[in-house]
Amino acid sequence: MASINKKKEKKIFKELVSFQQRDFCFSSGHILGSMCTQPHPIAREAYIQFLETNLGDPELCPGTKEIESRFIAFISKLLHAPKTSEGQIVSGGTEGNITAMWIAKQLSRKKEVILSENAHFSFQKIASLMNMKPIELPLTSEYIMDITKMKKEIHKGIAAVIGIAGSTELGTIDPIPELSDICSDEHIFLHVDAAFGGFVIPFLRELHYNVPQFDFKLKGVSTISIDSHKMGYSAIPLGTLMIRQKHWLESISVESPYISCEKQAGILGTRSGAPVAAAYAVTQYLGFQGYKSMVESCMNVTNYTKKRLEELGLSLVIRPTMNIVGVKLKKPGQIVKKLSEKGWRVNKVERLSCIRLVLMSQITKKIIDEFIPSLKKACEEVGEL
Ligand code: 0PR
Repeated sequence: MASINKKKEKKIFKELVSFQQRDFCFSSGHILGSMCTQPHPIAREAYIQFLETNLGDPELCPGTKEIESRFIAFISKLLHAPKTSEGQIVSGGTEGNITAMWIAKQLSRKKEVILSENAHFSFQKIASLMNMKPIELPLTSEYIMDITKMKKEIHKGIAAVIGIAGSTELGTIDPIPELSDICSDEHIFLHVDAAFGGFVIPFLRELHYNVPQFDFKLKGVSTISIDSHKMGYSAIPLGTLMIRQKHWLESISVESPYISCEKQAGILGTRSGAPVAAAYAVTQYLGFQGYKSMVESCMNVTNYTKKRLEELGLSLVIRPTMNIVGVKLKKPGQIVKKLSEKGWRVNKVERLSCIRLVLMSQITKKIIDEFIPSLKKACEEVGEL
């Protein structure tokens, strides 16, 4: 064990903290544009405890491997995954989407992917990285995939269809049941990107919100990506790609002769067990009931935000499907700049001429009450109100 020179340690931490103080932090309540949160306290503790583990060499850490299996079992249950399924731990939505497209390409030996304008930009990386060709469809007036247009694009060269369950910009959900029927009839791989919505939609359904089915109950769904570092309330980096058939993993496996397992699937080699332990700890602490309560309170704040915005005379791009609100503005870029000067971190979506608010669990009605006057002032300053 390396001994610590206390004087040096103090100096280094003084420097680190001086940099950290420049960062925005979730606890301030002023970050309204991020899909991440301050991790649950339980996650923080578990993360530190598992810092030295490497799930890339599972024989060295059979205990952590077991945690990973139990965590995947939780996700399987949440998404109604069949017994034939398997989960692949990934670093987040981007790696989940890459891994899904890698499987689709390997299984089909085809290259074209149907998606719509609301797909996350990670699919552009995928197209470039894997030499795949995206067919991007314009959205319906509800900001979801247009099924009629989608059907017209189906042909022999299609490797996969992407359905978004909780879009990055507006939180909308593509018509996954219809996509599932079509893909199942046509034998096309259907990947559902639920990086954000995976920890929201199951609970919205329980809370009687009118949202479509999106998970493995639909027979055409091949893979689903779901992130713990978004609405899973855990630490970065952690997502899961749930795969309907475990044996599909063979298509993205290579022999790994000099480590403890014969084959390794997926993109990463060495990978930390810390975010897995953290995410598992949070699922155990909150359980389905805890997540449901969290989603319920996020939606209460979302509905309150909608009301306050409308009182201000602003309109929303669309009635929020989940805890994401798009506020229509003529000059979103200028408003974001003004809000930033007032200490608020909000994102603009130029394409939709709006700003996007993500009402994560740390955002309370009291914070919204502080935000609304700042937004009003910003709007007045740029002549929007
Ligand atoms: N799929 C969807 C639907 C997403 O919204 C995102 C990320 C991804 C995939 C990719 O996930 P990773 O970034 O985990 O690889 N959406 C957020 C966004 O682009 C990511 C984010 C999160 C950005 C927090 C900023 C931030 O502060 O807005």
